[in-house]
Amino acid sequence: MFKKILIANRGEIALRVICACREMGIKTVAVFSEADEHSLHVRFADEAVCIGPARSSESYLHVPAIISAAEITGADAIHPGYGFLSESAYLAEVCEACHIKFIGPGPSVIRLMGEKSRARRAMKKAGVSTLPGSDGAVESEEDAQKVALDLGYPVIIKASNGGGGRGMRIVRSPEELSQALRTAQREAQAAFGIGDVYLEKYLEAPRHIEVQILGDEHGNVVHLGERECSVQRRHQKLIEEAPSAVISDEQRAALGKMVVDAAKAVGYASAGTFEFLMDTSTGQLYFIEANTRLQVEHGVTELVTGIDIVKEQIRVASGERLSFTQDDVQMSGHAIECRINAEHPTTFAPSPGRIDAFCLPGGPGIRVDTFIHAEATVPPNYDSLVAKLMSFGRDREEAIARMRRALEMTVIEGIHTSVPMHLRILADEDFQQARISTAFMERFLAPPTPPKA
Ligand code: MV4
Repeated sequence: MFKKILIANRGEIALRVICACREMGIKTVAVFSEADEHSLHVRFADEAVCIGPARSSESYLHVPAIISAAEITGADAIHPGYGFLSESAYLAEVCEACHIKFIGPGPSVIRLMGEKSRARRAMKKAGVSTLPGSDGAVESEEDAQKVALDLGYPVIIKASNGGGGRGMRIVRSPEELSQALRTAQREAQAAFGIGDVYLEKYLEAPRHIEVQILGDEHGNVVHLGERECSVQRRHQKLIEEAPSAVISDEQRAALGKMVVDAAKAVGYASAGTFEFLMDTSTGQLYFIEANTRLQVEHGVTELVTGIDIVKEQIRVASGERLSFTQDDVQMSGHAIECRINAEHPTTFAPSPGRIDAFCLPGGPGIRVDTFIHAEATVPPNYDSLVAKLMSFGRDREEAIARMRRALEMTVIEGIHTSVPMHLRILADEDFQQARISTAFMERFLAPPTPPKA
């Protein structure tokens, strides 16, 4: 097992990784930017190294600074958390060259999944149901016109090297395609350095459902069921839950097996997530992309399975076998996560600053992962997630009730947060009935239609 892990991240996820290391008797090294000198991850790690100024590109994204910090402190592994360098095949390669273990899958798997059109093709070949679309990147406009006609409109153009919604374009008729294709290619080139794009049949208002897996370096892979993450705004998830209210036990077993077989086919050894869209008119699920990192919302899966995903991820990275088999995975109850962001609850404007009054909820069925505390300052330089409030109950109704009372008992003053927005969502009839899709927030935020005269 590792003796010392460097955590190449900040905020709540750096603390989450420190929790796992402490429970495993592993020493920790925090890295921090000048904006995070007084942050809790610095205080709770065994050692801490300043790696640069507030700007991410000069600190949390700066590979030479992170590798130097690992070498100086004698860390034998790097945990990248999520965001920042977590899906950098380059960092994974540099780690290999430096004999530091990157806690994630190997660089070739990271690279495969980072190229969405290649990942799609590989998953299709491994027996995963994918959306009808182009076979890899589109070669020319003629090629695109042919594929789109074949699929039937609407279609969606996606950047091969994009992901998370960046560089997507919906096309509703053949006349729009040529222009949309050129714009998408130009934007992909500018944003990702590679102009490749691919086509898929466009689904209106699908549900976003993803499957958590864990694999070890001995060829064992298990799935931990699904999470539903349909409640999002501008590709930022706001609420996640496990299990999905619309997946039966039979569907879960079949979906899980499909993902496990595909992960084995590509030699997947770490924690990972396979994202699917559900066509709500048929209930069919289609693979769209795979994430090779620990995800923000991993906690809801931990609550319904009782498995510590981060400890398991560290265990398998050190070469050990998974500590359990698929048969040992028992799911029970229901978990919900609300992402508490430092932003205005209705305008969504960022709201960094100093927190004064502060009180976190507890009690039955509540978990909070956060890095904030009374008198902490939320810097303006990073994403606005300040806390993840999770609830667990015997069923969805109890999980919602616990979440509502926990939100009511959350005190964060001095900055605006999304707590009031979450309270309104949880009071919504459609949300309570699990009538959710990726279009939920648009409907929720739309001004009410005036009553007829
Ligand atoms: C789609 C889609 C509809 N049809 N692909 C957005 C994020 C990226 N991971 C994939 N996304 C979508 N891909 C096809 N063929 C609709 C979305 C989408 C979406 C997906 C998941 C969660 C929220 C979303 C919000 C808008 C659009």
